Amino acid sequence: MKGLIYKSTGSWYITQDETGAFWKTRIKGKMKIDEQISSTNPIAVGDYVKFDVEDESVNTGIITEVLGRHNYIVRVSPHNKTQKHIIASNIDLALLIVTIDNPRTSTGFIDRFLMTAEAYHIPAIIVVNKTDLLKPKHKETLRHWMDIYGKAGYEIYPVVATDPATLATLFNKLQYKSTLFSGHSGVGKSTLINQLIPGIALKTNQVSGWSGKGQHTTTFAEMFDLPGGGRIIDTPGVKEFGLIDFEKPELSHYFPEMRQRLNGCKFNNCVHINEPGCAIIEAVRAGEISEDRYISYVGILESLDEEW
Ligand SMILES: Nc1nc2c(ncn2[C@@H]2O[C@H](COP(=O)(O)OP(=O)(O)O)[C@@H](O)[C@H]2O)c(=O)[nH]1
Ligand SMILES: [Mg+2]
Ligand SMILES: [Zn+2]
Repeated sequence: MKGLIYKSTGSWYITQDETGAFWKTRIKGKMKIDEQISSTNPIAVGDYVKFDVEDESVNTGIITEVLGRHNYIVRVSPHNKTQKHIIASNIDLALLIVTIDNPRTSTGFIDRFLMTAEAYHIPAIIVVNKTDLLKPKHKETLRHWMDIYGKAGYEIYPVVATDPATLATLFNKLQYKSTLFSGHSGVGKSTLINQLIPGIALKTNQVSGWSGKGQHTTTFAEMFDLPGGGRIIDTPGVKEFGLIDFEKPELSHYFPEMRQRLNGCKFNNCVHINEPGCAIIEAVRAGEISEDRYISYVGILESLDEEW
């Protein structure tokens, strides 16, 4: 049977078969993996697998093969810092939920997220939540963000997660796609998922990632079906994704508004700091590339000297 992994508990994998039925599946003995990546988890949410029925009366099965992944995102394993952990695979869209206030999301964080998504070739969109709470100065910030990210080529959706009337455009955008949800704790991720998927009842106001005992709890990603078609992948406790390894001149490839202007730079290894004939610096001076985005770019460039 062919199946799709919706949830992993470490030892069991909740798998949906092609008729929509769910199975409790596990690995036993040898399993075929198309891909050679060394990770602490052999199977991730979003993986397509083949499995044999073990006990039809209780819907259990044995996974025999993990099919090739279209893409996947990793982070450092919570158990072993030298190992990778696959958070999810086969992602069509990365959605970042941010808030201007309560809590405040920094544009530096947003830019780093967008850059990582670009590096993984996963399209990204930004959702600005809690727009019902904005004071006049915050409304000014929202206009500024709409301008910055619009100019950079990103879609940005202002919403109120508690008000379904504000979510229709976003809902349509998610149809038939497998979308990874990310965002700081408290921005309204669970509230938004609850609105998009009536009846799922995720707990809100939950602080995830660390248990009360001060020990790191492994919070697993979980996938949910969206009414009408499409899926949402929730990643509780995962603040940032991606471990990327690249050389400095590559960084501007992951800023779309820079990428499209790179041919204009005089030197093909230009890092757009102080080289003569730099098309990026010219575009920043002309107001075609936002200064905020350029500042984020420089910050990330400098951080590449440090260990990520
Ligand atoms: N005013 C307002 N409050 C919201 C909105 N979205 C979420 N909240 C509240 O923000 C708090 C955190 O929401 P939650 O969904 O748990 O955030 P998560 O940590 O990102 O999953 C809860 O008290 C929600 O009721 C919104 O659009 N407007
Ligand atoms: Mg939550
Ligand atoms: Zn340049």
